[in-house]
Amino acid sequence: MPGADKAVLLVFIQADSGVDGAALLGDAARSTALFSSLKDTLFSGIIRRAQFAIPPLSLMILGSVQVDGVRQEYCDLRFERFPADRHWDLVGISVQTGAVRPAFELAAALRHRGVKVVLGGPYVTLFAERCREHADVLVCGEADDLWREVLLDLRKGELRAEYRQETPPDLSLSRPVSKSMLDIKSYFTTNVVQTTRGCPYSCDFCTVHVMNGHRLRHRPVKDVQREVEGFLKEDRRIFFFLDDTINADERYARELFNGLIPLGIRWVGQSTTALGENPALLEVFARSGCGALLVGIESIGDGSNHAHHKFHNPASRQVASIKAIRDAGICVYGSFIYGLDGDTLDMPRRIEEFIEETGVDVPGINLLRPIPGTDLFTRLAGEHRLLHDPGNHDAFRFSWGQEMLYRPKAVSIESFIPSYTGLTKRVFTVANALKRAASAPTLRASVLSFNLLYVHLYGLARRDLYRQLATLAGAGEG
Ligand code: B12
Ligand code: SF4
Repeated sequence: MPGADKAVLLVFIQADSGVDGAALLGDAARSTALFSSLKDTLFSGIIRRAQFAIPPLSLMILGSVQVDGVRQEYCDLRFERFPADRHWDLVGISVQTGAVRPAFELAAALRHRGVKVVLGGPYVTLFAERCREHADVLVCGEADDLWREVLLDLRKGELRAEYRQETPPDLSLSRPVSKSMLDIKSYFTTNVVQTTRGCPYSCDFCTVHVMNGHRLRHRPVKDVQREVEGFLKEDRRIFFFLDDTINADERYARELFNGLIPLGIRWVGQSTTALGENPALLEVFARSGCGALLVGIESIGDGSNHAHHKFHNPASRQVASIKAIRDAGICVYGSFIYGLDGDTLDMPRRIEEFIEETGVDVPGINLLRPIPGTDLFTRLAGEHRLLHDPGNHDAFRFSWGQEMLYRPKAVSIESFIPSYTGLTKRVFTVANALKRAASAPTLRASVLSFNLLYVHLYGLARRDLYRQLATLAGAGEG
């Protein structure tokens, strides 16, 4: 139909398992094996409603780019069927490393029907070469500005095969984010905001500094404040500040959150333990409505953190920091990793003692995930410690930590798995969930439901890990 708007659909893919929906890996593996089963799961619309689901900021940003003659819509496969009965001129899929296979399968199915597909997101940024044959168009890097080019070229009928970010977008420019594409009630909250990008640190298991660089780039404080005010009008629920370290630049954070105090919002975010040593910033956070922070503790041993290039989190000061954050009335989601290179079998006991002593409100005890594109992945591949062929990213399932993907350094994998499952069995009980909720400084109902969710999730993880242990034992005997 000449003259009609070009129709663009932006798609977010459900991860195999995790907070977006708990499942055993065995089930997940079956459900992603073939396009026919993908069709069953994605196209037949049996998508579970996620308890803590938030919309992807990436697609909100892209969907807010306005170009005359182009109409953008959004489909979140966690809740909706793919609208296969409608005509699309271009479908954009966000590809996370944990969901590469379903993303490629969806792309293949669409292209088979003659629909043009553009892929973007972390995996495309890190591994463009591996994505090329799965898409008509690739967008590599932060797409805030590139997306307009894509839409303009679509309108002209001159789409290029690749759009690449040469220099990071200038975040000091104003780019208003709209929620008009979202079905607001599907989500736990739609108030997702990012104030900075990049991370000054270099933890070797992380892709953030690889993709977004080491220099912290800021949005103007006034812009963020305007965005928060605007978002509040549509959705009065809690705000998620998605920054990886919301306290990274003290001056900026202080000015930003001071200005948010009059709005009376509730918010959660992610910080380093250094926050606990900064009473002035802590006070501003608490007064501006901060209810909970995810704090990347990783290890409570310096040797283990240093083995992974994490130096900004000295063990001797962690207990006092966590206590100070909680004393300021802010709940702590303490994120640990067990299985780091310095870890030995006494670590579970030390983690339990730490949780007990500090009163961490929601513990998250992760297995180390070597993600392709990180220094960790490359190093473990070089040390022949990965459990799969490093060239075959599909073999690694980067979902919820339900499977070991590598051999720990100081402990045999056969001893490590029972030691990890024993730890999660003791930490995640209904009794502990009730206890943590009762002593939480605030947000008690959320602390309870998160802990209860984890009783369930870590239970699933144990079943998957026992299955892996049995498989390893079988392989050993053979
Ligand atoms: C919030 C968050 C979550 C939340 C919410 C996700 C959601 N609904 O948005 C939850 C907890 C659910 C989550 C889950 C997971 N996450 Co997460 N998460 C984040 C976090 C902190 C912020 C994401 C964000 O909004 N960033 C801001 C936006 C603007 O940046 P962006 O997503 O990169 O998008 C830009 C570009 O990539 C690109 N782009 C993105 N998508 C698309 C699509 C198209 C078509 C185009 C053209 C461009 C494009 O343009 C965007 C604008 O510049 C990031 C860390 C980070 N700093 O990004 C980790 C991060 C994305 N997560 C990561 C991981 C590993 C996971 C899990 C696999 C964890 C797990 N084991 O379960 C799952 C996978 C979920 C899934 N469905 O795939 C890794 C991804 C690594 C990788 N190489 O893919 C990151 C980078 C963290 C890290 N330390 O490495 N996550
Ligand atoms: S501090 Fe957080 S975001 Fe920064 S490199 Fe380490 S894990 Fe990644």
